[in-house]
Amino acid sequence: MKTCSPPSGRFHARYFAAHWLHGFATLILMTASAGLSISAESNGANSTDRRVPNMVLILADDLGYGSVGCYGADERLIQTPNIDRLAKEGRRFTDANTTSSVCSPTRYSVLTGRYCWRTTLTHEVLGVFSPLHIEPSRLNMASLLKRRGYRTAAIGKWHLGYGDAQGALLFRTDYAAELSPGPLDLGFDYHFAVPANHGDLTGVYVENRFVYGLRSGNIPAGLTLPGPAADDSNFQPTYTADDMENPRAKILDLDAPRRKNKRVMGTLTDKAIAWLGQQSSDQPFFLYFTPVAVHNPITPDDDLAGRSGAGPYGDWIHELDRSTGRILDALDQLDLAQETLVVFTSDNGGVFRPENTASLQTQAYQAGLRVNGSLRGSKHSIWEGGFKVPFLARWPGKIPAGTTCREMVSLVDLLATTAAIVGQPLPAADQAAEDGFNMLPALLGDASANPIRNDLIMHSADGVFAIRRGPWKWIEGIPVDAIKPGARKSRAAEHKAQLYNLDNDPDETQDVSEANPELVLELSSLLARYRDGGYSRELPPVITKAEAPPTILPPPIGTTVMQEPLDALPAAPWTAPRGTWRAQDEAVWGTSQPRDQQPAGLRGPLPITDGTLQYDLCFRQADRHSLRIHTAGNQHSFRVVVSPSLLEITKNPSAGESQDQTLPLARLRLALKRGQWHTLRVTFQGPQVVAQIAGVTAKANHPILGQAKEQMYLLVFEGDAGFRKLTVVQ
Ligand SMILES: [Ca+2]
Repeated sequence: MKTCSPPSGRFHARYFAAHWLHGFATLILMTASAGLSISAESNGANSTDRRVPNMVLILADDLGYGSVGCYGADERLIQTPNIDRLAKEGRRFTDANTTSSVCSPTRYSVLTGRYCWRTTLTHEVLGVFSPLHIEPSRLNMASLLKRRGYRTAAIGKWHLGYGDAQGALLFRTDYAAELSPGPLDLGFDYHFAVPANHGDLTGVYVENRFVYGLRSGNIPAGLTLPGPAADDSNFQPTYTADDMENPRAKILDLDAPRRKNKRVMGTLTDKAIAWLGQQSSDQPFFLYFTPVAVHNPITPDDDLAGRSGAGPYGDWIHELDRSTGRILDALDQLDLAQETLVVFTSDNGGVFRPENTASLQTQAYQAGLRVNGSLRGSKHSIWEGGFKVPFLARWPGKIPAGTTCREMVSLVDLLATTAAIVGQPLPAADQAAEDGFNMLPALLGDASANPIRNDLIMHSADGVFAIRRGPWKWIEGIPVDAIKPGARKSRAAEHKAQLYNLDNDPDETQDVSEANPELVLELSSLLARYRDGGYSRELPPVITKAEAPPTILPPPIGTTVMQEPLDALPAAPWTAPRGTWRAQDEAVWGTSQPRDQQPAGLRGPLPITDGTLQYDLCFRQADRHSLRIHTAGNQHSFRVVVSPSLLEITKNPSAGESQDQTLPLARLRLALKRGQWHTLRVTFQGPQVVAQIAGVTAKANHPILGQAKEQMYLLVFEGDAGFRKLTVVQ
């Protein structure tokens, strides 16, 4: 049984219930008796209520459970006096959890009170070019607080996408144009951001709806976008491969001021403090401040280099601490600290792979820093090290100072908690904040209200689910089909069902599922019920899911010009120039090793201009299949790429063009089961190509698509895939 330590404050409300709807009336009672004046009546749109607190949410990036002083980091290695100050002046949570062990999904949950796996993002994170992932119509922290009269800002790393998806097409976000919809459409008044990650391939900041200081691009006539002074030393003239987390990525070509990595934390903090300084005392504010530290690349500022005893990673933690201290100092100097709730936490656990001896986290580990404390696992994983994070809350006079709370809470609870703080009833559980509980009683130290939540769902980068209830944690162990072979291998231990008792075994060493079959059944049923029911802050009804009927395409129309059953290795003019090809089970299978530079390839003729090419495709381990088609004379080619999660049509560079002339034409999400056959149909008509598979249709237009075709390549990347029943009609 988890309990909160007794509060040292002066709050004695005994009427809280775990559920917000039930707890709302008692909140009024409690706050009235405590001398607070949260008004239940003033819930009209745009009403300004100065009696509610300002809110500053500091969401660090990849900060592990053991990486700050007040969570046990050795002070000989690192010192975090400013973050520790929040523990002294506020409340420290020992069982606060992120919803995901990676960035974007947790950030979605923080703002919306909803598990991100309920959206289209079912594993990993959003890309740099992903559209805005939060629907503008969805209730979120900013829209709720703006409605209550708050001024609102999102400053720091964003990583929740910009722009719209233009229907189902996942076209790349155009950073040289207006980035709408974006945070300003979610309820934020001001936005200044690193678009995705520290070291991302954009190399720029975004301010409000455009790249900061963009000098040329698709800018409306008459609009000038402000940027830094030409001699601002926080910026640099160029952004190079050395600045990027992934040096092989292609830097986005933008005519705009370039970030200087060592100054990103300083610049973001400057912007946050400047914004705080612009706030008036008669209007409450909400600052969503999201430092890039301590995500890779590790780039502490020059004056911090070498100051920690844990190498550059320790210095980088110092940089996060300094930034936090500057925010707290600014609140002091503006005389706002007393009326401001400050929450400090992290979006997922720390990066920790001791086998990667070159990493700076490993160097810090070798110096003695336990990045995630004693917890198993790290960022990306389904183990506790991926989810359990520092969580500190300070609200002078309201939150009991210097206390510790062992209550199990989640970052998905912040929206419901915010609603409680400002006295805003939440819509029904299936409408908004689907998975969030009001944790205000735990913040205020009201022990009578626990548990805040009975259970908790977590989700790994591979899409593996786990559910906690009481001392138990059950890991379902099923990754999504689309994960890469490398992840399938390196995280194989997470890809099986297992049960742990975290009270006895917080480091997840003993799988006790065999001894507790009834418990496993109970937890797996509960997980399925929450997952299928669409929400978890109430128990949803049991949903019986009907199996979706397979999508059957009508026969292609036209005259058959080619029939290749592919039940044996096809004869000339077919060739197999690369990889291993073999016939099995009335199909042909191509294999390439994950380390191969080249895919396995099978080459055949394609003697049509307009017409239809169709075959069955089955993924085993392969990462993706590419159908590459060359036009007559071999001057041009294009490809239809199918992976278990994506369908793409792309024009390849033509003869004489450089590799960066690759032109994406269409990109859609797919959900293909591995081990099953799916029919891929590609129809050519004039300059249009239509690719269909598993009920998803991608269309692309380009003049070269209308040219006479000559050859096709069936390519298999990183693993094995099968092909059968190939037909061409015209
Ligand atoms: Ca992160």
